[in-house]
Amino acid sequence: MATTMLRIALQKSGRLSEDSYQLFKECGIRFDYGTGKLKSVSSNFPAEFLFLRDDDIPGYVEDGVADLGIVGENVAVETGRAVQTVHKLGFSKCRLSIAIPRGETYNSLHDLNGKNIATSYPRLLGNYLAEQGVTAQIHEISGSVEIAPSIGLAEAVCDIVSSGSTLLSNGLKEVETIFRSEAIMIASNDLEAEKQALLDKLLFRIKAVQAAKN
Ligand code: PRT
Ligand code: ZN
Repeated sequence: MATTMLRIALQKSGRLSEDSYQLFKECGIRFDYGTGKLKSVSSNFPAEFLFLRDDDIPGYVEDGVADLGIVGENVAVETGRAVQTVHKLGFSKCRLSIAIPRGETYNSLHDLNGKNIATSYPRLLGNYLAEQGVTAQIHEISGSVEIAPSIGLAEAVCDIVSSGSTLLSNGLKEVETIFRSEAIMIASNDLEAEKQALLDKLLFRIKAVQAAKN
């Protein structure tokens, strides 16, 4: 009989990758990565790792192709997939903020009524504006959102901010933070009992690693 294995989806290469790999290392779970491989089986824990684009991870977990995944909360919420958050991981912290050209005056969110806002996060932004009773045009673009105002595509942007230096170098100022994010572990909504037991074991180790750091 084949042994049960957890399939865990991690970002192949990007801002989440190193800390994700490090987390498993600190939990004593060994696997190879970084050799261009798309998957890797752990040599000492019943887990198989898949290396993917972060945006694809919630969908793979919803479909049950992967049992678990690590993504930013921003991506988990924006993709709107039916998955559960099982643990917050404390790394890759950032915020999703609205920014406008530095020279513009800003009093409140209502200044954005009737304006064009460029973003890669139409769902998060749309929900926020609706909650706040603001009507703006959302222009979904997939990258280089910060240049939208200077090329006349939009009067404002809504993008991920960490240090703030990207906004600064594009002549923009942050005026509203609409969402705070960090890396989270997501899981399929219907894990079979044996996989749930492995997840519990994994979470026990992760919590021990986190407790040792605090
Ligand atoms: O290739 P793949 O699709 O897997 O990766 P990606 O390029 O879509 O994502 P990646 O690796 O850039 O980010 C992965 C996750 O890291 C994001 O979903 C966030 O949860 C988190 N994170 C943390 C960030 C940042 N910090 C961040 N600074 N994601 C993006 N940025 C970008 C932001 O878009 C902006 O262009 O960095 C710029 C702003 O940074 P500052 O420091 O100049 O403010
Ligand atoms: Zn991505």
